Amino acid sequence: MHCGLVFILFMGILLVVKAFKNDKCGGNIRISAASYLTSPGYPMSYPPSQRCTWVISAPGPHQRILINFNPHFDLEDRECKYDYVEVRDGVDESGQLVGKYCGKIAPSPVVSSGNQLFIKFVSDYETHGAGFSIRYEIFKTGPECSRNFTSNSGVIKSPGFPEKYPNNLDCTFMIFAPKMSEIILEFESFELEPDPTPPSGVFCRYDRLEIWDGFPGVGPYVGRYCGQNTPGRIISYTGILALTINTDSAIAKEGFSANFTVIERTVPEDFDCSDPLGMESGEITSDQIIASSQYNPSWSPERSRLNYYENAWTPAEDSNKEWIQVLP
Ligand SMILES: *[C@@H]1O[C@H](CO)[C@@H](O)[C@H](O)[C@H]1NC(C)=O
Ligand SMILES: *[C@@H]1O[C@H](CO)[C@@H](O)[C@H](O)[C@H]1NC(C)=O
Ligand SMILES: [Ca+2]
Repeated sequence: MHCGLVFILFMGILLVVKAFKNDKCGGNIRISAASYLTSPGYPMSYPPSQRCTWVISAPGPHQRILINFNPHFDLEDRECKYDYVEVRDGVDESGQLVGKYCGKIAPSPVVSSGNQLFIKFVSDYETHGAGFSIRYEIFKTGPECSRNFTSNSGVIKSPGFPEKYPNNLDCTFMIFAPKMSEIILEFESFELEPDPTPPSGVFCRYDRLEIWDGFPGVGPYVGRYCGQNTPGRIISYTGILALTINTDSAIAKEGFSANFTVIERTVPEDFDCSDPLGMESGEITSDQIIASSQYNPSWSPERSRLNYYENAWTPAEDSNKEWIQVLP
């Protein structure tokens, strides 16, 4: 045999071996880099009577795992009674069930809550499909992409802007302004993956920017944005403005860029709101204190002064329409 041909055959065998490297029925996987696991035989037909279990672990105790199903997903579809793939948030069958999947629609990505995920694949003795392929990786949250701003003006950009933002982002930006000031945030550019056909009551399922006039998840909610629906101009009255960006595992756009300016409210220099106004000291004169009526002169409106030594103001009638006013 020609030795070139022998070489090509040899390489061919190597490629076949490589292609089926992750083709095992089950195993323990410790993630070092993103990789794949598949049902046996994928993308060809899986064999009958399989029962495979995988345990995926992230090396760090506080790391989480992200899995994505390849869209080419195909398991016998009979309410998952016979063939199915099951994902559990834990190390074995006792972990919380995330989902039991079959049919031809690939499940949504899953993120573990701890550092392990359990995956089980079962097929019965007849009817099969192409199976599934799962890409697993360490879920990256983003303390690295989060930032706090305390300056009087600045620019906030999504990571990588104007290049496409990364997948699986979870970043928080906060602006802290001095007390009694307003923060004006203006978006110059905005584009996130759109969610054109959301089910009712849900929107921006894939990538989203959320804004709060206060701490994230706490203080008055401004809104949730995606696609080209820019937040425009936002004014914060609480002195704290928070933005969070979350992206899923596929399809990225260029993100956003926004500038902010802090406007300090002008108040008189010597103003202190704990100073008394004069209702006790007498600085407010008696004719500045008027009322709808008085019971008689010994129940006059001026008796509404704080710490007045005798009985207080009492109107002539016992009704909820009576009033008292302090004139400037
Ligand atoms: C921003 O400030 C908040 C509240 O003080 C804090 O919890 C958070 O860790 C800070 N984030 C960064 C990136 O410094
Ligand atoms: C902030 O963005 C708005 C909107 O694009 C723009 O009109 C304004 O000039 C920007 N302000 C600064 C200080 O860059
Ligand atoms: Ca996306």
